[in-house]
Amino acid sequence: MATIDPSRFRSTLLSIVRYGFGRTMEQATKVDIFNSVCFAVREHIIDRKIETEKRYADNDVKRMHYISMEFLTGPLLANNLINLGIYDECRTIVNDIGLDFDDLIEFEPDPALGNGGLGRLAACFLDSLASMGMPGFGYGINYDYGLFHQSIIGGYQHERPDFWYNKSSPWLMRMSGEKAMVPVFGRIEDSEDMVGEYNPMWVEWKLIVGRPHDIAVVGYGGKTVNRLRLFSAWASEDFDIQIFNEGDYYRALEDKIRFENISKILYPSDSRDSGKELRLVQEYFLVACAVHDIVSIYLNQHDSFDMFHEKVAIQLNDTHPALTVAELMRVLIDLHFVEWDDAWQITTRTLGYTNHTLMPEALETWPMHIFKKVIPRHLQIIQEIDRRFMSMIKEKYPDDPEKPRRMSIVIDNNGEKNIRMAHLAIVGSHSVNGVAAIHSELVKTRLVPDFYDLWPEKFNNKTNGVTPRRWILRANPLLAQLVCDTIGDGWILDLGRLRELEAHCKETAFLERLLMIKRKNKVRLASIIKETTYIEVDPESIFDIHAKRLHEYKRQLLNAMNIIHIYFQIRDDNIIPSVPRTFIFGGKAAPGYFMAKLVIRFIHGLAEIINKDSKANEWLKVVFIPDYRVSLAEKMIPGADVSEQISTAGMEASGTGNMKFAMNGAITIGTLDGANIEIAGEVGEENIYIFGHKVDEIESLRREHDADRFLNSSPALKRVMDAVRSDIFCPDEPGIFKPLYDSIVHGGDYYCHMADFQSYTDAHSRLANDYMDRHNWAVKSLLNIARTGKFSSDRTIKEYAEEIWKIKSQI
Ligand code: GP0
Repeated sequence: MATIDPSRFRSTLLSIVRYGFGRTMEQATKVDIFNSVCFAVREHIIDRKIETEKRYADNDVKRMHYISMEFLTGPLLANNLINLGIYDECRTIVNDIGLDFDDLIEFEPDPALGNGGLGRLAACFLDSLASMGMPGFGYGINYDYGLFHQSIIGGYQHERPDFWYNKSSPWLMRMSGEKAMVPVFGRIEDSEDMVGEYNPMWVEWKLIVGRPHDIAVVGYGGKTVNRLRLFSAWASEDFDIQIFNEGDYYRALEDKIRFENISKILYPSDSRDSGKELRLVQEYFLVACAVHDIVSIYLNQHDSFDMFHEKVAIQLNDTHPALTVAELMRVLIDLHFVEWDDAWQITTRTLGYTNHTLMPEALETWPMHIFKKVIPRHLQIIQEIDRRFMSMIKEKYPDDPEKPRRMSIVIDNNGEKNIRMAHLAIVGSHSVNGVAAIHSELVKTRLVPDFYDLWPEKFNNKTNGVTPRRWILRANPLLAQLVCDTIGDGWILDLGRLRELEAHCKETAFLERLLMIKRKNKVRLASIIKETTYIEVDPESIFDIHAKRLHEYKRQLLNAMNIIHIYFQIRDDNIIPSVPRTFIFGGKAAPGYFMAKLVIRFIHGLAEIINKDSKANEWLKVVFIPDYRVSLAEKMIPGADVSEQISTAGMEASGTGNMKFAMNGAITIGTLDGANIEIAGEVGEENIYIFGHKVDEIESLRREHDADRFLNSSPALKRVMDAVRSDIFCPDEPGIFKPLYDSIVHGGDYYCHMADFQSYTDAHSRLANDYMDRHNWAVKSLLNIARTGKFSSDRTIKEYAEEIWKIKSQI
């Protein structure tokens, strides 16, 4: 592990403050100081980055490139210091200078270049790759505006822009001289023939310039530093000159602005297809920049494409970068004169595709006319891929005339032609994976059974994971210390070793220490709750946390229904609960998602009434912490006693929050969905609360849905639903919650709130009873920590590396 020379660090810091920011220490603002500390730390990182790159080049290693529209890194200073092994040293030095280190750490804004699970997974993967010394790199977009900030006004979500560009992150290094030129728009002069040979017919295109900005990815132990490369879009100067010379100054400026908008904002929808032209341009821009970069790195060391798939692997994070299929073909064919068949071999051997959802509304399809306008040459290539694919299908299944229609990339929807991005990604890749065992099965059997039938060998599972460096070491230093004191520090790079903790599950002193740590983390969380919501919560109560994006399928509303049920038991049935409970929520709703936003308003309605009701508020509190983000998750997760993972079975691909909570000792209440199933398998059924209908039951439930039958057979449910419809929780805004009631009672209850209500409330009462036995609860908590080592992203990445990418550790 590295060390730092205190006097050198100190003088570097002072000179950055002075010569970098033009201030003396006394004059310097907190921003100056923060940036300077980061710059001083960067020195250590860059030396290793250069060394790592040399090691890779000298060994001519195979590299993996992870293309993703989102990377949700979270704050980087603390993690970089931890991974470099200089956290404590640096803390001492900075404090000795008279600065407040802990305060600086908390000061760092979150780079919010992602929406949720998918973007955070990408960030965990980069940490694991670097920590295991593997040549794996990220490609993404350097959005000026990250995911919006959420504030709550009168119970409603309001969105404020996150102008992260303005914060000029000290971690972003603009790499001059390595720009990518990306052609876009224009038209095909003659589209009748010529596909498959050198084809110069794409004319009148314009050029976007992609400027790379690198964020160093420091591996644990500090040996390997990889990079995440983010591109910003600019208008090409050369091109402008042409229009300027034509004298049309304003049109030239408009074009410039239009192009620079491409990397302006992150689309704030999780699991929903926006269908906007600008989004397609963004996807294409990312793919074109990445392919340009990947091909140039390869060509630095090779002069033909013969070895390409042996030196390069590319992973597509969902279909957002599926255009890589067409772009790699275009670059090989049009720019490097590779024959179609060879180009196709190279492309499919290089690409792998990860599916993250089965939900129809998230599956990208693009109207063909947008393709034609934005990337006419790619459309031409995709049509040719489809033509060849279709003739193969017709030959293979002569007796099934429906196959071509079900499997084609281009589909005709009553006259309007659409491109199915998932089909493009599957046809163009040698590997297709889901993100949890059940999800990967459903991909094969429900999402694309025809493709599975055709290419069973392409399909595989890679259960998600999360990095223990951020989610234990950084987020829960007290727990990390206990673990290190007990079994040493081998677990940090080999999380399976947490099993060694099981040996201590009968030691009262050990369990006491575990409970004390949980309590401290709850106290820390309680003070954040106080600061952000002015609500006082009792750390002795059960902290029951539901934190994730707001979505109907994630069923925050089911949680709310149970809260109402408990509330009425106290208020009207005079049933005193066994233990006080605090229900804590966090999460953002997509700005255009009406129902999700209404659920936020509903939770606030509950909080408003319940927290003020003196008969109930000793036993029950409800809080919604605004602006859920990585840095807040780092404080919420370690403070949880109970983790809510209650999606409708079959709908949550995997979940990754579920893993973070469990490895921090929270007990899960969850459905048999996504990775919950595997968590249950690891921790054992006594250490998790499973409830609700299973995947195979959901379809018939929906078919036979009968709201009255549910309501008439359960007075408790009826009472809750009547309350949802009434104005109890919105006395000043009558009627606003009617849509929630209607979607459940009159709308077919697609997400099965009513069908799962009874088993959910039952599971909650069992859990509350069990919580009273503190010793037993501590054992459950310990076993959750000890048995969730499988969910390290190191394990996930090893599987990808061995089975898909064929890359190796270089340390
Ligand atoms: C899936 F399709 N996910 C999508 C999407 O557009 N955005 C997104 O974040 C999530 C899944 O919902 C997940 O189940 C999964 O674990 C994650 O992708 C990473 O695979 C929620 O955590």
